[in-house]
Amino acid sequence: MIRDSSNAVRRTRYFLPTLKETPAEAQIVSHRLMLRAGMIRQASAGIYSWLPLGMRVLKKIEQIVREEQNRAGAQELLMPTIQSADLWRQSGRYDDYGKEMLRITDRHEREMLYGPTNEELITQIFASEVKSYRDLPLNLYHIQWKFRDEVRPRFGVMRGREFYMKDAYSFDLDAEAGRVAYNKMFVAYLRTFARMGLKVIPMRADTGPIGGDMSHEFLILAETGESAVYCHKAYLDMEVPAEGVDYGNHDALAKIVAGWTAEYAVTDEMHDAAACPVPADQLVTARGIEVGHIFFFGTKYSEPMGAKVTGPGGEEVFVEMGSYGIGVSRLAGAIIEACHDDAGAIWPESVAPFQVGLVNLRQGDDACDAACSDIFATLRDAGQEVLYDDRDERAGVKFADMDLIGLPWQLVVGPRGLKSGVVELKRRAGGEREELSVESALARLTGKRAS
Ligand code: 5CA
Repeated sequence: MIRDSSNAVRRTRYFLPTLKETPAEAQIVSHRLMLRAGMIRQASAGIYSWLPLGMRVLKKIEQIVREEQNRAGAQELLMPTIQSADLWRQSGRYDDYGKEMLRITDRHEREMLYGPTNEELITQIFASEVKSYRDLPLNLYHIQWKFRDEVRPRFGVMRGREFYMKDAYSFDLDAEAGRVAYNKMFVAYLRTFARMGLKVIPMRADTGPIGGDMSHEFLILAETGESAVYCHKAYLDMEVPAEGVDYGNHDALAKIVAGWTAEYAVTDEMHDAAACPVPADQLVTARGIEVGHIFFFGTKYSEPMGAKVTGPGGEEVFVEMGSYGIGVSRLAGAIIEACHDDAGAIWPESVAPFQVGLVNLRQGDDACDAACSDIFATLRDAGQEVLYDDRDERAGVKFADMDLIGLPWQLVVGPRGLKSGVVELKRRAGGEREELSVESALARLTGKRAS
């Protein structure tokens, strides 16, 4: 096995500029913590650089999204960030998109733009390559940077101008098959967000500039959410489809979606207190963050852009389409909004930048240094992701930084404990601490039994 040496790092050699002070410009906790934990830095308004720790989280989120898209039968490709204005004139959206679109002119005076989404480009790719109904259904996705010149970029990566998005596009012969494609993505979304430790609520939504007649937003509950949420409390403990969910069983998928859409769940745009069918004692009123949005819009793009196939009877049919977005970079902030305490982030294991933070309480002490080096090497060789704080700093500084960064496990090695052969293992989430022998602690972290 080739080991990835970026998975086991020493803090003295790692670019992790944490901040003690709270940055004045950050209004919400995830923005504050991402700056303080050295995950991101602002490049210009609504545009961020992702530093090594932040990038690890971003890549973990991206990978979960990818695995669940692939499982649902979508295929990954990669389209460019820069698109031609002509393409957007064909759909009529070049003018509709207004000032949110960043328009660019190249040296030949050709009008270009930084893509805010990709319905046009993917439809063009489809239209030039796919000619027969036999090639359907088809769902293509990519994970790529987008740009929307938001009037008020704010809250760090939660509402950026440049942001990282997964966008998938489905192509089907008729509306019924399009509904199946929609259900597949719906189910994949339930699984995707659950894997990140999030409780998500799908809500009937407006379609906005994407258009279409069926749409759901996926929101996670968090006090700082931009949308007000009204939903039946049943959503708080609905069952998420298991890993083995059969995407080939269309009836089973329809049943899952029916269950998850049976109860009342809307944002403020669609809520009408007078007409709300849920009794007050069963209605959850909260705030939420939109982490995904899916749309079914039929032939809205296929018609103007000529995306048609030959049907089984030889007739030409405009394909039925849907599009399905996930805010990958927004999720890094949204997960912090959902999982943190006063001391810092509390990463779910699935998206944590490292699983273990190794804290040497007395750098320079021979016994501590030797024990830590051994533990570090063992964890590294077992393929564990570990950040070893080997700085010559006070214990208090190291503890505060570890809590701020929020790795799931902290392994604390000090001179007193070592004398009696023990180290301390702390779980960041609950704060429980346990004194264990080095062997037992390592066994716990690597999932092996202590000998
Ligand atoms: N074409 C469709 C689906 S692919 C689309 O663009 N949908 S969207 O506008 O709803 O965006 C998809 C997701 O991207 C949103 O649910 C949200 O999580 C994320 N997103 C949208 N705008 C921003 C932004 N300014 N900053 C960060 N994330 C954003």
